[in-house]
Amino acid sequence: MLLEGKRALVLGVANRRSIAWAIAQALAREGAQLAFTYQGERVKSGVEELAASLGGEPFLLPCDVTRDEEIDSVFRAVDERFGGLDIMIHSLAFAAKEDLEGRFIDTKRENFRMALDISAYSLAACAQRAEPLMDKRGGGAILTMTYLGGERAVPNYNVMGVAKAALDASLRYLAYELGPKKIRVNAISAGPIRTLAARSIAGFTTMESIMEQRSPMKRNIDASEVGNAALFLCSPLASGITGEIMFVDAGYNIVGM
Ligand code: 0WD
Repeated sequence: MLLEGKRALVLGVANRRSIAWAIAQALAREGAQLAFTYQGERVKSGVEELAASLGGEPFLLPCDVTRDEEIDSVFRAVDERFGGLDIMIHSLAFAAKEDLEGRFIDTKRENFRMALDISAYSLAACAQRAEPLMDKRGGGAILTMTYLGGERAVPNYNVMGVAKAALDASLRYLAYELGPKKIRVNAISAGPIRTLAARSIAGFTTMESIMEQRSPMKRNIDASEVGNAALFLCSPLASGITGEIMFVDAGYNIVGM
């Protein structure tokens, strides 16, 4: 198995539709041992049930990435249980619903700060704590989730696009700094997938139908395809790849019209 003996931390499972869950299943299938974080009691039992379905005693930790002390205790607990860390999946983002419709120009300062804090800064905050744990294991792989709206203007994506641009730049700086320690940092840029977070974006169904009409493969993608690509990027098969954004979007990003 590709990930035999590897320990992974997965941040961002909210329910069974979450991209993080599809990634977790792919990692588990190849032998990785998993720890999960959940945001708030609201989703705890759902995440617990999903984690338990992989077999064994679920290892779950609460984590709101806006709180440094919660991030600290997650990595402390992971280190105690796993004795280091090989893989970290960062699959979370947040923007106020009112900012995922209308005009970007109307974004309020506080909403901008919150979107960038949760969706971009959190990657650096978690990587900072993952570094010593991965160093202990002689290297590691960090993966985050991004979207084309960080590179192009996508209607309604607005402040989240700006946050993704910051996330994309962050992953390159992190890849540069962590490279000497054999810690690789990559992202997957996924096409639209119907999740809890996606449903907040105005006109999401239009995004799906445009993908179907215009992507080279004339279809949408599903979360398991992201899971498989994530498995590749976090496995030894991708040992020479870092600082990269890999599109899993049925080719949509290459099309000019
Ligand atoms: O089409 C899509 N679904 C795409 C998603 C296309 C391309 C990229 N992505 C990205 C998202 O931007 C995000 O970075 O994939 C990542 C995962 O998103 P998802 O799987 O689509 O959405 P969801 O299942 O809702 O998971 C995101 C979770 C949150 O869920 P809700 O919907 O309850 O906000 O991010 C977590 C939370 O569980 N989250 C937080 N976790 C810790 N601390 C926080 C926070 N402050 N805020 C949100």
